[in-house]
Amino acid sequence: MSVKLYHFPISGPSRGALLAARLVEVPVDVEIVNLFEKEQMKESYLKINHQHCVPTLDDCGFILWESRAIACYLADKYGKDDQFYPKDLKKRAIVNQRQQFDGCSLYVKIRAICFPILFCGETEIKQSLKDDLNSTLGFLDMFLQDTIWVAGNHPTIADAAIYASVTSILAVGWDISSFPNIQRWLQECASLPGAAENDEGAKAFGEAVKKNLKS
Ligand SMILES: N[C@@H](CCC(=O)N[C@@H](CS)C(=O)NCC(=O)O)C(=O)O
Repeated sequence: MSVKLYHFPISGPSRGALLAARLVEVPVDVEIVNLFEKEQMKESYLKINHQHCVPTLDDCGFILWESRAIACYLADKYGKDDQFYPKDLKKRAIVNQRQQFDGCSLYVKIRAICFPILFCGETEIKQSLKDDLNSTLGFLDMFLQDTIWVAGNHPTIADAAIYASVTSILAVGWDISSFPNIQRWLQECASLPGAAENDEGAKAFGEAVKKNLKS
C-alpha cells in the first residue's frame, strides 16, 4: 500500500504538506479534494477526517491531518536521514518553532485576509490586517537575517510550510519589497523539489482571491 495525500492545490497548508513530502522524497499518491465543490463534506471524506479539512494523510490506514504534523511524521518515518527534520534536540526545537510561527501566526494572518474575500463577499483588505501581516513578515525577515533557510543553513520542513504560506500571499500581489531577506530566501526556495508544483497552486489561489478584490 502507498502513502496517500488528500490535497487541494489552492490550499496553502495542503501545499505545505506536499512540499514536505517532496523534500523528504516520499512518493505519495495525491487525491484531489476540491473545496470549491465542497468535496470535503462528502460522506466518504468525513469518514476519513470528520474535521473535513485538507490536507489529510493516509499511510496504509494511519490517518493524520494538520499539515505540519504530517510533515513531521513523513520526515521522521520516510526521511533517509534527519537533514530535513533534525533529531538534535535544539535544532529540532527551532524547526518546530518556525513551523508553529507559520501555523499560529503567519498562516493565520494570511487566512484572516483571504478567507473573507474568497468566501464571505469581502472586496477590500482592511489596513489593520495589512499592518498585521506586514509585522509578521517583518519577524520572518529577521529570522532570515543570519541564516540561509528559516531554521538554519540547511532547508527543513519548516521552509516547506512557510514557503507555501508566503507564495500564497505573493500570488495575491503582496508587496515584499521591504523584506530583503525574504526575497533572497524565496530565490533559494525556487530550487526545492516541489517548488514549481507549489507555485502553480499558489497562482490559482492568488487568482481566486484577486477575482473578488476591488481594483
Ligand atoms: N491547521 C490546518 C489548516 C487546514 C485548513 O484550514 N484547511 C482548509 C483549506 S486551507 C480546509 O480544508 N477548509 C475546508 C474545511 O475546513 O471545510 C493545517 O495546517 O492543516
